[in-house]
Amino acid sequence: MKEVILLEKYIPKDIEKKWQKKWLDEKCDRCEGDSQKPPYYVLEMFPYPSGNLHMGHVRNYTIGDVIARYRRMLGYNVLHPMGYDAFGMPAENAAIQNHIPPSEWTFKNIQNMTRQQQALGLSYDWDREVATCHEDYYKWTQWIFELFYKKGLVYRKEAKVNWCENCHTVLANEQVIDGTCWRCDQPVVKKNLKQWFFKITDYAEVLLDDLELLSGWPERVKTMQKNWIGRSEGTEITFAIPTIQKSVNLFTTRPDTIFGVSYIVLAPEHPLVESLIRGKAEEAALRSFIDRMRNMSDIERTSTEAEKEGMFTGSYAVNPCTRQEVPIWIANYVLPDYGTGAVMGVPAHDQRDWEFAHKFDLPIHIVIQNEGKTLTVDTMSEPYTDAGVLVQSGTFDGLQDKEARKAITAWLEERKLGHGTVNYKLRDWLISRQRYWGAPIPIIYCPTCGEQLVPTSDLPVRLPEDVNFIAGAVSPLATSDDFLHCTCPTCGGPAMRETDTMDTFVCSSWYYLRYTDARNKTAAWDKEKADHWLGVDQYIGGIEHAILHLMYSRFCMKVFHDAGLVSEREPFKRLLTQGMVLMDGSKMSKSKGNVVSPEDIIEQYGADTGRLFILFAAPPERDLEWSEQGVEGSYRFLNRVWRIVEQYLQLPKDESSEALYSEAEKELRYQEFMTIDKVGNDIQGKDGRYGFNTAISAIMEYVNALYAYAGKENKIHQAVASEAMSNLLKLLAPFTPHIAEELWHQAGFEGSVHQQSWPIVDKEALRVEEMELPIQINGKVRDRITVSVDSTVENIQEMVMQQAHVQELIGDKKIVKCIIIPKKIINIVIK
Ligand code: ANZ
Ligand code: ZN
Repeated sequence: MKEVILLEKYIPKDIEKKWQKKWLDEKCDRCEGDSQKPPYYVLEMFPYPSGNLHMGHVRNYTIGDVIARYRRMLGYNVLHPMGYDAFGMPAENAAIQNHIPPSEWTFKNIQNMTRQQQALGLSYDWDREVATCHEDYYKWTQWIFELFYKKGLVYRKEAKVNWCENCHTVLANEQVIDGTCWRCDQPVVKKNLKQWFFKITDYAEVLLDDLELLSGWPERVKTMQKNWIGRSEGTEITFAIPTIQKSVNLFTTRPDTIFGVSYIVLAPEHPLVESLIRGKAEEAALRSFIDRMRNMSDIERTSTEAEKEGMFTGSYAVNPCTRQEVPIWIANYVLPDYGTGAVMGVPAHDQRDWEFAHKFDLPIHIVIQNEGKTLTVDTMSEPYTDAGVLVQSGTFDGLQDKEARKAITAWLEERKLGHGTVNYKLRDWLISRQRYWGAPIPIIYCPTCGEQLVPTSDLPVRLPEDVNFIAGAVSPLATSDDFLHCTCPTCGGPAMRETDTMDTFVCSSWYYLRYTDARNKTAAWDKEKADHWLGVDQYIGGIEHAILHLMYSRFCMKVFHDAGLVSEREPFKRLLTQGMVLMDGSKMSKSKGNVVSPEDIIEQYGADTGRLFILFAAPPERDLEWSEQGVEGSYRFLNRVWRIVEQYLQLPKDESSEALYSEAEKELRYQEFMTIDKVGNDIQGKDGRYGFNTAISAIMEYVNALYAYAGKENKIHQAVASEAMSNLLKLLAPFTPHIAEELWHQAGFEGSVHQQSWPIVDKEALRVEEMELPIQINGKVRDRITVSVDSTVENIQEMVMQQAHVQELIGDKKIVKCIIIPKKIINIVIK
């Protein structure tokens, strides 16, 4: 360390710009693919390029950056990439409102956000940047569509879809929140359209089973995925409908209640409805009822609070177990696309059936009750849904409900009247969007040859620029003649292109693979490279992606695995869902006017202060309350760091070498290495929990210890000072990279702090101190003994009794008492 005089004051703006430029120019954070070091892949969810970063982004990226920088210092070859989830509606809306082409709007936003990310000092390998709207990327999204198509995982069917009138597009079920559009909050209506689907339901079982592999995921997220997949074991039972000489299958999880069926209900959309109502007296009324139900959202139809609505069809079905006829109803609470779209009504044991039966005065038969008790309909105030024993159920009487489920299913199976089955709530993934700003679906329709894939060699199917965005119900792509008309790849005759684009969730389901080989011109990725990096060691993002993005990515990864394109089956080994950034207890939002802009914070305090505050204010999974005072406090701390380094550079040097460390130095080093140990554990997230906040408070205590030393002692060994400073700066490097680098440089250390190895804990420095205790015998100090400070009473007693001088003093007297007060005194009474 050479003698240097530091700047008067810590001026973050100057030093941050300087280092950012150097790091970028020298590509310090580039990740070499062929390194001998062990790989570590840390990934933050890439943003939608809305134009500006918000604090949620800053939090997300800072967490990732700490992990990336720390892992580099630990000796890993770290892949830490960034990109943009760049297709989607806002760009198109901007095009409509401001007449800017969506690509121009998007790339301008990307540029601005990149600048903001760089101003935060995030250590990304920019050479691997991706934007999903770039044709070098969406070419491969289209290639993935083809892969899925060839594997039989893509199909097109007429479907009743969720349609947002405001956004003019179809929404996936997952994008409908409480009956409204997830983007614009407007009510969603139902519409019939031909749509493309990915067959994610083929993977329902593996998606569920493989949750077991994800030990590094929060339980909460796994539970959400599990519920979304919604595995349900039950029985499909066939009821005959003699009048039309057909039969209907019903899915139930409670075949044990079959003797209690008093009616059956079909969804209004059920295919048998037409033949059941035709020619009936109530036909007209039934038809208008059905139309009304079709337009209600699933939520409206099935929520337990929703009013039960229904109509009797005028037909009857036969219960295969009782041989009795039950009326067939149509009702809102039965969904067409779950199970068989038809249910058996058991009012005594199901809440919805109970309400329905009361409303329409249908009979209630009790078939399950608590052993030894007798239920009666007159005295029941709610359905009996607990476990129990079968009654009024013929030969099955007396069986426990669980056993009865098996027995009745077996009985039905023998007679070919039903069978055990498994249903999933998970629906196929609707990927069609009638929008412009997405990856065009690579399909061509030929009047002679039918539906065809665009040949791989013709990819990408490029987005045209001569489109009319305000066309209304049709996809904007249909307004470009050049795009729409093409030649058939098979017969060469005139053909038309598919004008739907893909859901942007398709683009974001594979980007983690592209980063491993981002500039590959001949393939989406190289298997060897993907296998080298995947699964992602640490993925970080918001809890709002707990279901969709993560489920779709897992699904795609499994398809890639089965196609031999990658070895792993799961994309993300470990997942951290960071909490929100709040202001006065609520989410920062433009409408509430409580937004703190990252750029303002950087301008006023510097990026390091912003990063430090965000990391320090709360554990990463928890919500974080923004606080001006907290920001000030972080800024003050960095100033304190600045000054202590300055002070240590000027502290007179102890030239003595006899005792290498003075007592005060030993104490300082003890604190120093305790801190190193703790910070390392906290950033590694030992026991599955990252403690960036606790790591920072440990560093703060260490800084206090440095001050305490400098306040008391008037000199220090050069080696101790140098070590204390270099370790302080290394500890700070992942959190506050600029100030750490600047001080590293100012203090005269070699190279970049970010290229140093993480400090190794000096076990010697942590060796617990020894101390001398006086030994009193009958009230007088007679001897002394040296023990380590953490010795137990038993240890000390044993050592004292073995001491030769003590044995001599005791002689053949008897020990009456031996009182040991650790760290103080040993008191022996003899007689
Ligand atoms: C008779 C019964 C009796 C039922 C009873 C429940 C309790 P899961 O799979 O757990 O969600 N159901 C079946 N298909 C349906 C549809 N398309 N729309 C609405 N409800 C439907 O629940 C399956 C149960 O939900 C089935 O079992 C059926 O009602 C109803 F005491 O059948 B149950
Ligand atoms: Zn053709």
